[in-house]
Amino acid sequence: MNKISISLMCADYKRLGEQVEKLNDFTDMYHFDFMDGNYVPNLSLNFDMIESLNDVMTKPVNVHLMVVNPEDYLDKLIELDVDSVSFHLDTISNKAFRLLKKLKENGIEVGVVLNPSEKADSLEHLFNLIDFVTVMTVDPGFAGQSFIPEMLNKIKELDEIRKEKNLDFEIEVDGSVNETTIDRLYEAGADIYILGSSGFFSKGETIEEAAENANKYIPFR
Ligand code: S6P
Ligand code: MG
Repeated sequence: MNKISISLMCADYKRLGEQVEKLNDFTDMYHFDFMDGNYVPNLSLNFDMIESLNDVMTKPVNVHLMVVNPEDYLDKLIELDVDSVSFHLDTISNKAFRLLKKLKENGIEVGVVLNPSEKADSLEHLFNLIDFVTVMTVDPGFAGQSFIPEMLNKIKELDEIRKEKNLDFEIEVDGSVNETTIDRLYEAGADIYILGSSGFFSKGETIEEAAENANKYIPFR
């Protein structure tokens, strides 16, 4: 099923709760970018924000860990009862099975994120365990970057792999998903579309207006 996930890193922080109340009607999921200032040179959302918004959000919460030591975050994410966690492949190479199984045992879905330089087949050993793969269509770390068109082939390859192997992991795309890129991503086989500044928050003065304009270009809405 195709889904929209709103990147709250791109929301207006002074009106976060109010915006989320309205986003509940539009989005299928919430995307929380966590950064440690080390894996990427930026900081973004955090545990306290999820805790404050947990009562307001009526849709599943996904956390995208752009951090050097993802294992340090898991106990708190389990306590916060998030729905899914996305790990960067290069941060879990020596502990992937341990970390992914810990979350699965706690009822949390798991995904692996591929940076632009990482290939689809580098996930071969994990395909049976993961619920989704996130293809970064920009370098991780910042909103507002340019789409990398070479990533379309990676999405197609992942789609072919899952058909060939009869697997059911979902393919998510993160980075510059908007009216100029979404049709190509959709044709390539993506399922979950993370909308941030270019695809949602710049589309209107209010959440209602942005939602109305975004719905006009999303091919499955
Ligand atoms: C980037 C982060 C993304 C951004 C999203 C922003 O490191 O993982 O989730 O929040 O890409 O959207 P846009 O339209 O500004 O690229
Ligand atoms: Mg992200």
